[in-house]
Amino acid sequence: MNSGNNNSAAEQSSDLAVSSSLIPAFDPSSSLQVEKLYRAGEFIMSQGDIGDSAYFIQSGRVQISLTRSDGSKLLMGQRGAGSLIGEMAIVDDGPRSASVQAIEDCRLLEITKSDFTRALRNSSPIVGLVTRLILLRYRDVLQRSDIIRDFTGMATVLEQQERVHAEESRVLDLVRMANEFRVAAARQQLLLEYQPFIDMTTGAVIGFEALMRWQHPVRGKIGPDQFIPMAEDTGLIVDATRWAFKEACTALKRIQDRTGNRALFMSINFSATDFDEPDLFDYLISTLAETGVTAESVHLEITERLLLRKSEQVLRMLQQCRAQGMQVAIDDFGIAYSSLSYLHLYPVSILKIDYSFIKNMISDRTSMSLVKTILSLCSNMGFKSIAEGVETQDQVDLLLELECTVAQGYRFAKPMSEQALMKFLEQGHG
Ligand code: G
Ligand code: G
Ligand code: MN
Repeated sequence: MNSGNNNSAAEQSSDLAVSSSLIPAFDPSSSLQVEKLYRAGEFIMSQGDIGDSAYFIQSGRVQISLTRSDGSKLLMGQRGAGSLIGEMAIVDDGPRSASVQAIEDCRLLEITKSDFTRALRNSSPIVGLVTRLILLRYRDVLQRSDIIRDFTGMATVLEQQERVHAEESRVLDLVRMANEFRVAAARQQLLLEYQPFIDMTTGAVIGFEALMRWQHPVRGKIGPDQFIPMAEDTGLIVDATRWAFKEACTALKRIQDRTGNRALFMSINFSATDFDEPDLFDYLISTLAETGVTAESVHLEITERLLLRKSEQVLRMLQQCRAQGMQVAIDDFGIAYSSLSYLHLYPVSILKIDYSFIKNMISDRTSMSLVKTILSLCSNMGFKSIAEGVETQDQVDLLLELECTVAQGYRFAKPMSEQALMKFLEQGHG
């Protein structure tokens, strides 16, 4: 039945959760889709094939069957919305143990083997070991049991149990979001806003931080706290960071050209995951050349978490970046201050004092002493400091008294589009 029905899945499924209904699930012009569609009758996977994806059934129903060694066919049952199929192939390299056929039109959310492998790598080794062992034993039982009979009756109970597991783990939301993010990145739904850094002694803008947002077709503009952790867990952050770096450099070049101020710098956020890629440094260098931005105009914002790893590769990459002239800033500094030992090991140049300390420093003595401690750490170790989240004039006065001169915060400017930023600079804030 191939009667060409080109309705998008979005149109077919007005009953879907809001988060998915406007993203075209099926775009014939692109292999990149949030969901995969199978028509009733189509085979989703065939016994014996090498598979590299599992699928969550979003809607529709499938039938699972297998052929025994004597050639007889065995019905293993059916699965519907909320079930996971094809999960074995993403754990090991074994052939598909059964065939799965759509018996109704189906919408499926894919989990690729590489996504799963990365998720396993990010979790405790015990999770990986137990998962693989259970599968190994299950395959062994399957292979030895030619005695298995029709499963159809039992399968209903199994299907319910499986769905409860899936619901409890909330993994579906995560997988959907990751697949949507993948599409978002390819369809220019990511954007950057820029928040100025201010020299509080003169009031002048001296640079900007690039902050990522996701313009979601349904949920509107989403902040990084909502998607960066997912993008880190799935590895999708790597491409997103590279995009952001290039985009921010391109914007900085335009801003420098328009204002004639070559001293303006751009600060870009990096996740620890970004440093797993050995070619990160090469990418940064070639992007600088391509966009015409000097290394001196670039700050890399990293987290304490990255440095706590004590990795040779990270150290080498940061040293290379510093040697080129880029600055390295530690974001949200103080949040994980229990370990300061990494500070002298790494080529750090700036500490960004976390917003939470600045916010409370006037009312709370502990925050105040933390700010003072961080500032004296900076002056003793030759780091520059930046105060994050400065909102009031009282905070400005106090920081200046403590000889902290650079700030970022709503007192001066919120994150804004490049266009708004140009206007802001032209209004005399430059
Ligand atoms: O402006 P906002 O609330 O959106 O930013 C909060 C935090 O999100 C930032 O401090 C930063 O740590 C993180 N963030 C923002 N943009 C990016 C980005 O492009 N990459 C990464 N890895 N983190 C970002
Ligand atoms: O990477 P980092 O955590 O430094 O990003 C800065 C974050 O802090 C951004 O999300 C930005 O929107 C937010 N921010 C910047 N200035 C202020 C401020 O004055 N008040 C508050 N509440 N948030 C701020
Ligand atoms: Mn930051």
